[in-house]
Amino acid sequence: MTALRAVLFGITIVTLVTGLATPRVASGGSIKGAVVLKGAAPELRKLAVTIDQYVCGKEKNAEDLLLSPQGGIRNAVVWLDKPPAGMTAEALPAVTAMDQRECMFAPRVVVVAAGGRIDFLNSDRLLHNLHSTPNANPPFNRTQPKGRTIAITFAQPEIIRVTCDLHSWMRGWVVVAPHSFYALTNTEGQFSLRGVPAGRYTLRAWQERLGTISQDIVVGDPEPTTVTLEMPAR
Ligand SMILES: [Cu+2]
Repeated sequence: MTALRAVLFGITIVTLVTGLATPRVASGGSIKGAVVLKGAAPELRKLAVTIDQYVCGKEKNAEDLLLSPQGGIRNAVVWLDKPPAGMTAEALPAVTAMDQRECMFAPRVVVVAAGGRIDFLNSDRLLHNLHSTPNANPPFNRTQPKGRTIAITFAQPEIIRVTCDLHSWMRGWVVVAPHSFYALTNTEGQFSLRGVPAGRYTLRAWQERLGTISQDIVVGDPEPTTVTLEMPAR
């Protein structure tokens, strides 16, 4: 085999393998963005701890609005309002864990595909409970000693608040996603959505304290489309 033929053969194999490995994932453009606070950052609040201080500490930082120095919002969820027909982004994990550490849910916000499962953990050497009254999914109210894993499957898309009756400040959020074009912002408020074909879309962003906003965008191909989503302070 000549060197040229060997190269062409190699390219053919790579093309075939690449094509076969990702048959249902959309190619095309991507969205890179950030969710930022519009307006003055509210003062950091402290939450008093009145029980179980030997594990929980004396006070907690309120984590219902976590901002980077540049105003980026952590733990916001961003998604395409209507996913492109017949397309799938990188799959969301089918199983995700949410722990309870020093009397806080960690991570505080998780995204799971509809039909997926959350393994709720308790790393604290005390008793917690998991309490939630969703709208579309079954309610749960489960006692959780240290080390017990409680696995819950969420069939219906919705945003669900989870609390602990023993520690009133504890808040966790489960976002059950109807499709895979969902992203969670990092500590800088940044997110990315890949495999979005060129076109017009509506992006939505949700944050537990600030609510939901929408923004129309045009995605190009192949350059990433950059977007800044501003959530008004309240
Ligand atoms: Cu608790």
